[in-house]
Amino acid sequence: MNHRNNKTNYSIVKFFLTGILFTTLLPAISFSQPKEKIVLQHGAHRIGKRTDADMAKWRGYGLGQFIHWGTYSLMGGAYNGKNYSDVGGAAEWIRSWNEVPHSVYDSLYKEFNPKSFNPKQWAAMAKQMGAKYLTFTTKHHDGFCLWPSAYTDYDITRSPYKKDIVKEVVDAYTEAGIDVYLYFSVMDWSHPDWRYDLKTKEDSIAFDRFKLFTKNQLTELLQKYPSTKGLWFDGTWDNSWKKSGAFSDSLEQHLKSLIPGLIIGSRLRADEKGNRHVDANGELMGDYEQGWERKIPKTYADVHGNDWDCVMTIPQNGWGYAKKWMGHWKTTKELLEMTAQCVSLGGNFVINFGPKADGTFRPEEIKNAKEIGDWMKLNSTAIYNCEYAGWEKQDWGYYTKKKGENKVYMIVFNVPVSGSLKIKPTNNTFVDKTYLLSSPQKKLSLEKLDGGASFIHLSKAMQAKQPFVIVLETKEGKQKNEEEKAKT
Ligand code: JFZ
Repeated sequence: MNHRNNKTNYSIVKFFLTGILFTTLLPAISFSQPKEKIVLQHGAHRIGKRTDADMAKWRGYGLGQFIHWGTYSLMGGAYNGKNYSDVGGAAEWIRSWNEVPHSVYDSLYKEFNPKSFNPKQWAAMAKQMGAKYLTFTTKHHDGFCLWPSAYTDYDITRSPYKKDIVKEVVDAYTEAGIDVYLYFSVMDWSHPDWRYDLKTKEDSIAFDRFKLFTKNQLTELLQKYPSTKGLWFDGTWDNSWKKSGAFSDSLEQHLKSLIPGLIIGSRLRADEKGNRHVDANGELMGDYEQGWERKIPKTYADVHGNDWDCVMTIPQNGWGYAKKWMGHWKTTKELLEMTAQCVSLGGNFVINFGPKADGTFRPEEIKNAKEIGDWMKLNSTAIYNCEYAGWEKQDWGYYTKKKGENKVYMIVFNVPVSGSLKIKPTNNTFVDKTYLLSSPQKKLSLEKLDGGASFIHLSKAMQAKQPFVIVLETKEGKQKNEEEKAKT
C-alpha cells in the first residue's frame, strides 16, 4: 500500500517536474545559450574593425568630398522646362524619368565637352575645404564611363572631350595629397546583359557575361589608377546581384589582390542567402558600413563597433548637378555640425558636389566649401584623427578625442542661454585644464559639481556666432571636490 502510494507520489512529482522543465527551465536554457552561428562560405571574413595602417588612415580622415559627374550633368535635372526635383527625383537618375526619351539621354555623350574643367582647381577647392579623401563617380547607373574602357564603347573617348577624366582627377587630387576612392555602379543601364533578376536560364547566362564585364572594368580601373585607395560600390541592391554572393566575394578578393590595403565598403557583397551589408549572422561584410547615406547615427551603440562613413547631399537629395536644387539646402553650419557629429561617433563625413557639365561648380557649393575650409583651418585638430571620446553626450555639441591623448575636444554648436556648458567625464577621469583651441593661453573657468560633473561658464563675449572648440586636458582619478567629500 505504502509502496503503491509512494509510486503514485513519485509519478506525480515526475509529472510536475517535467511540466516545470518544459514550461520554464528549457526555454530559459535555450534563450541563455548563444544563437547558433549559421555556417556561411560567403559571409563576413573578419569580425570587428580592420587593424592595418591603411584603414587607420581612412579612420582618421574625418572629412571627405564626393563628386557626381557624368552626362546627366548636361541635363541638370531638367527636361522640357520641367524639373525632376519637383517630383522628388535625383538629377543623376533623370534617364529613368518617364518625361525623358532614352534616345535623348543616350545621345548626351555627344555633347559632353567640359570646356572649363580644371582638375587642379577642383583639387585645390577640396584641399582648402579640408577634405582628406575624394570619392569620384567613374561610372554611374547610366553606364557612361569617364575613363577609356576597353570593355564598352560608351565611354569618354566617344565624347568631344575625349581625354581620360578619371586620370585627370586621380592625378590632380593625389598630387594635392587627397586620397582617391572610385565610385562604381554595378547596375548598368547601358549594358545588354544587365539583369534585375535571374528568372530564366537565359538571364543567368547573360548575367554571367555581365559579371565578367564588371570584373574586367574594375580590374582595368585598378590597373590604370594604381594609387586608388578604395572602391565605393553602388547599384548592388537588385536580386540578380543578391543571388551572386559567391561572385561578389571572389570579386572582392580579386580586387584586393590587385592593390594591397584596398578599402571596400559594405555595399559590394551579398552572402549566399542574399543578405546585404551584414551577413546572416549579423556581421558586417566589407571594411566599413556604407549604409549611413544621408543619415547619421544617433548614438555610438548604433554603429555596432564598425567603421562607417556618411555621404551627404547639400540639397535635400540629388547628387548630380541640378538646375533646381531640391528641398532644404544645408548651411555651412549644418554641414560642420554633421561633420562633428560623425567624427564624435567614430565615422567620416563626406559632402557631395555635383559640378555642371562645363566643369564648374555651383556658387552655393563654392561658398560652402570655402566656409567649411575657413572653419577647419582653425579647428581641424578636433576633427582629423579623432574618434569617439566615450563621454555622455550633452546638448551643446560633440566630444571628440585623439587616440592616446589625455585631451578631449568639445565642439560647441549650441550655447545654452545660461552660458554654462555641462560636462561629465567618464569614470575615473577628471578635467585638469580647459582652454579654447584657438587661444590656449586663455584658461576657462571650471566649476566642479557633484558626481564628477562640471560647468564651464562662458563669458558674454564667448557666446560666439561660429561653432568653437574647447580643449579639456584630463587626468586619471577622481575629481578633487569628490575626494574631499569622501574624507568627511
Ligand atoms: C545611390 C545612387 O542611386 C544615387 O544616385 C547616388 O549615387 C547615391 C550616392 O547612391 O543612391 C542610394 C543608394 C543607397 C541608398 C540610398 C540611395 N540607401 O541604402 O539608403
